[in-house]
Amino acid sequence: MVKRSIFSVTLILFTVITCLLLFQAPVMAGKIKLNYANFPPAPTFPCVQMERWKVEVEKRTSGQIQINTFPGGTLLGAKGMMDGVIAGQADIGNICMAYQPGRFIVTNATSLPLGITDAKKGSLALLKLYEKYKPKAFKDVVVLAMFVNAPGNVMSKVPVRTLSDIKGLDLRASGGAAQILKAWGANPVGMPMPATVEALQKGTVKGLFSSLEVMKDFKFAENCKYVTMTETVFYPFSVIMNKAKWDSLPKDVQKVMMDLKEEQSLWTGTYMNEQIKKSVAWSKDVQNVEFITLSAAEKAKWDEKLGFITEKWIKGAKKKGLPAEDIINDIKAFAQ
Ligand code: DTR
Repeated sequence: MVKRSIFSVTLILFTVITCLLLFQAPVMAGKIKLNYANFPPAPTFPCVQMERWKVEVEKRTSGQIQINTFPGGTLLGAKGMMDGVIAGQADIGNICMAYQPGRFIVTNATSLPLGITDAKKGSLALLKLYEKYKPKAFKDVVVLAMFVNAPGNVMSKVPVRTLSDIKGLDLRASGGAAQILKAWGANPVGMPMPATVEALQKGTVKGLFSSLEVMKDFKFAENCKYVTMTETVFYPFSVIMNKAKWDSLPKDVQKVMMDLKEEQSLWTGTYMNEQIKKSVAWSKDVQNVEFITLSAAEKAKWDEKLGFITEKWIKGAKKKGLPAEDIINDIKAFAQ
């Protein structure tokens, strides 16, 4: 009797364990690990969007995919990101296109002074631009998302109230933003965002030109006690994947990622807009930063200096056989 019941308990246990193992097996066997590289520190917006994407993909593929994230340039740095992903050093990477101005001519047109001031609209315009023109620069990768930061403003250790205040001032910027600083008479110093922390501390630069969430995320408000509102120029970003790795993924996983592309791009634009509000409030209330608004007459002088930049881009792009005017008109229309 006792023997028989021990036997039945063992049998039940065996059956339950076997069922559990069988049930788990497809998920375990199908577990695909992907490495995702990012260049700035974890608390900044490119990495926040990376963590959000990771969570969504893992959830929507029911654990079939595992994304290992590498913030802070621990796997690939800002400048080596694109080629690193193409070479397979990382499966996925986040690039800031402005750091390689000549490489991403079409998509970098979003960093011309076109008067777009909303990161969500800018992100959608960038993604639509990419989808329409499918620029050659991306032929060796698969695009998983595209977004922009918020428009640039001057953050500085000294007040900048007029064009004469900015003349000769060493300010950090990259790509299209550097051209704009130059047009205003500043001395643009090129470097990726993470290098700016040390440059500001050492005094190599007197400030920077970028979106205002960095005042809080990088604590630049501790050094830069002045912000001049210019609301000009975005930096375009893209999340890209190694092509061979993409081809090796199951079709249902690819679908999850493609379905997420526009959603993720818009999510990031919205997050960016929200972060700007928080950063401005913190800079004013906790860090006593002065926000300088240019008078209409002064602003007109600043804007006037930028007129030639888009013209110059159009000429250059036309020479390369690109439909330059259409690209500019499309960016403006897509941002509506
Ligand atoms: N404005 C670009 C891009 C940028 C804006 N915020 C961040 C945060 C982390 C990395 C890059 C960026 C720039 O100035 O580099």
